Amino acid sequence: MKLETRMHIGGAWRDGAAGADALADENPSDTRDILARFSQADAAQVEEAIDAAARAQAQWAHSGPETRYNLLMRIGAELDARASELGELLAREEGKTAAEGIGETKRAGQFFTYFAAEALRQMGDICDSVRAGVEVQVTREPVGVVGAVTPWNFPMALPAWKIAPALAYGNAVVWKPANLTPACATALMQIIADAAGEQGAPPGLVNLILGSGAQAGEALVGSPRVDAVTFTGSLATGRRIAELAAKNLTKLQMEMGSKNPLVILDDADINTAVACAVNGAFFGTGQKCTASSRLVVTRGIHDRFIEAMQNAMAKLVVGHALEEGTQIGPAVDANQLKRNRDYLEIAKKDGAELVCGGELLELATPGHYMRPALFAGGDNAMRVNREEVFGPLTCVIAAGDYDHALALANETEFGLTASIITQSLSRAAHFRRHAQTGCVMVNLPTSGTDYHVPFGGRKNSSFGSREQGRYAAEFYTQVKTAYINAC
Ligand code: UN1
Repeated sequence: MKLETRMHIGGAWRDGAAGADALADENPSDTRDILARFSQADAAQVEEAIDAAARAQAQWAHSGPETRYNLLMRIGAELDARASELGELLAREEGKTAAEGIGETKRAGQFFTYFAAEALRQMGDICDSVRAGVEVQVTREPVGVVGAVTPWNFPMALPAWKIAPALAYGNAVVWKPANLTPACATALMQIIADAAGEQGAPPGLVNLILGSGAQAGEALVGSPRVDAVTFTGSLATGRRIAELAAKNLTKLQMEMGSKNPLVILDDADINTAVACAVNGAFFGTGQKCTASSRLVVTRGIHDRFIEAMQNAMAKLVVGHALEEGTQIGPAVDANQLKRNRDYLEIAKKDGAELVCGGELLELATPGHYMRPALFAGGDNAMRVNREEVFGPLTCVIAAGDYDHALALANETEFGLTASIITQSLSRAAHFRRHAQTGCVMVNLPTSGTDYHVPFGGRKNSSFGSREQGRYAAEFYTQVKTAYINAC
């Protein structure tokens, strides 16, 4: 079945002006299955989208909380009602399992319903001025036109967690998704556009442009008429975006890479440790910025843990994303698979020992399949433990004791999530305070975060204020302080 992948600019569906049918949208579980061919926006279309967003935003800024609530609830309800169909589309296009795709689509809906309620909950502060008779009101106003640049690994949830708060707080959006997932983008855009049309929202409130980072992305981020840019993706792209944004002093929020440590102490429940490691390192094919890409394990449990991991990994079912029973889908494309394979070699060359996995698999359908890989004997100097791989491979780093494990966990340029597996309340409490990350987990995987609380990291993992929950208001609004002389 061929799918529509089109852009949406100023309330109308459009083809890209650059390269009609230039790119193929390929199913990573079966590369013979081309979902669609799609075109790319040129710089003029990006400009058009920004114009449309600016016009829509002038109206939407004064739409009132109930109008925003109604629109966001409608989108959230539709995503939830169609989660099976859209989740399967996601699995077909991105390669995560159908169960993961359906879960992600429901979560995308929850971002919209959560921020629907936030639209109604807007509050400000009122206080007396230091000057007698003068009152001060502190209120939040929309930031304006938001440029959202989203990755392929959560093609429903990540756009939702940027678009929903943007709309809730009165902004308009120009959205550029990754080129690997245009069908998910089109499907989500269709839902937003239908709901917007039905509710009488201004055309151009959300605009979808498809295109490469080098063309469409740079045109969007580099425009002085974009008031704020929110980005999730790699550190290298983040640095380039920061450069472009700095030229115009554009407000910026970014979530980038990480090397999230899962710390396993001697007193850990071994089943919890293995379940968290397998989930955090390999589910979603390891293609998460929250993946457990370093396993820091203390000596007393080290050998037992590796043996238990080997047993658990031998049972993992790698396969077609839409096949019943598949636990680990393929890599998203040939480039990512090559990257994963390259890191297997880099790790071996740096002296890590491959415990198991890493084999390419030839299954009934031609896809980018690799068995998840576990390394041991690692240290933080190895590239595999320093650089984000974004694939199903992880490395055990042995630690002498808890203090050593904590130091190893923190020895990285990144700081998104960190988890500890222990039965000791005091160790867990100490780790919570001393882990240099934006999110800390105890007896849980490093990945898997909620939609109603802040998400973000430290060091080179993040830039700007937090996403999600009510903390999102910091980015999507600007504060106004009004002085009123009532006499
Ligand atoms: C999660 O682990 O729940 O791109 C979310 C990413 C993150 C999302 C992870 N921004 O992988």
